Amino acid sequence: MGNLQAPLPEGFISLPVVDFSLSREEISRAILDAGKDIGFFQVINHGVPEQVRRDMEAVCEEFFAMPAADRESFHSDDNLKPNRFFTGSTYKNSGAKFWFDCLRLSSTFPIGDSKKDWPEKPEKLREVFERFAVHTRGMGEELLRLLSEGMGLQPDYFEGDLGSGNMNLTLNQYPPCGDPEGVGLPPHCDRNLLSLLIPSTVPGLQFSYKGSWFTVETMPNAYIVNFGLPLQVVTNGMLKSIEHRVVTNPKESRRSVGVFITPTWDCLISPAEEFLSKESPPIYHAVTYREFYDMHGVVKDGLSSVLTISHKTAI
Ligand SMILES: O=C(O)CCC(=O)C(=O)O
Ligand SMILES: [Fe+2]
Repeated sequence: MGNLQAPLPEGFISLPVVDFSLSREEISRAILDAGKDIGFFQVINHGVPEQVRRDMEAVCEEFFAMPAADRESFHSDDNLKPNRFFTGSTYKNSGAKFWFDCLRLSSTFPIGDSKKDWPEKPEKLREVFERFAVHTRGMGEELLRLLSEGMGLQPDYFEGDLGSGNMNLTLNQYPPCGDPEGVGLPPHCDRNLLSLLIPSTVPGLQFSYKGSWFTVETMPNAYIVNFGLPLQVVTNGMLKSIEHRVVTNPKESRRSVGVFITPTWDCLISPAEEFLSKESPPIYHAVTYREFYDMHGVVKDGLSSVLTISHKTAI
């Protein structure tokens, strides 16, 4: 893995660095190198103003400090509801609950009227979430252009159906958990195209690499970016979408905020011809994003590795 920085405690890893202050060519290369290897990296000098992030963190703090009744009014266990607050489960599974609370919001892009379906409290939430999402998504779109350039494709390659579905925004909170086996989020690969995450300073996010779990460490103010399965499928396995999970912390609460760039429901997720050749035949079936989402929304016994395999075509 390139760009790893020592020393860190055993099992901790500093993600490859993508530095937006470098030349376009260098940035493209760094994204591509990380993408072909682990599909996880940290972006620094990304241009998202620090105040935007601080306001976001403050409003998230306020959200969890409100009387429970104010949050609960937005609570729903209905997985199909695009905007909701829920506890413990994001996947269809055998009923297992995971140790986290999540505010999940959805929106068109530009956001426009979508935000009228977001919580009314805290008062500033809609405005702050919108500003954060606009900046973060802008960075993500630039990243996709740089990635496309690095792969020798048109810069707007991902700007059609692959990247123009409704955007998701999540605020995750993992309360302290006394159970040493506590699972915040079970192992999974992301279902969206690209995930842009601000982690808290409390560690907990781990990814699986060559059979071991590594705890992610980032530089201050960095975004963690990872590739979702649709990117792996479209590039016929060239880019990697790696399994990750969140482990709980016995003492401290952990919070993360994510913005997810997503395909449209009817978009066909299949290996694109640019990535196919005689030597590299398609290794995945073509399915619509809706079918893909349903297939990958199931976690069995806390494991999602079955999901990636279930999508592979027999050759
Ligand atoms: O909370 C985190 O650090 C990771 C969240 C995550 O993997 C997800 O929302 O898909
Ligand atoms: Fe994830």
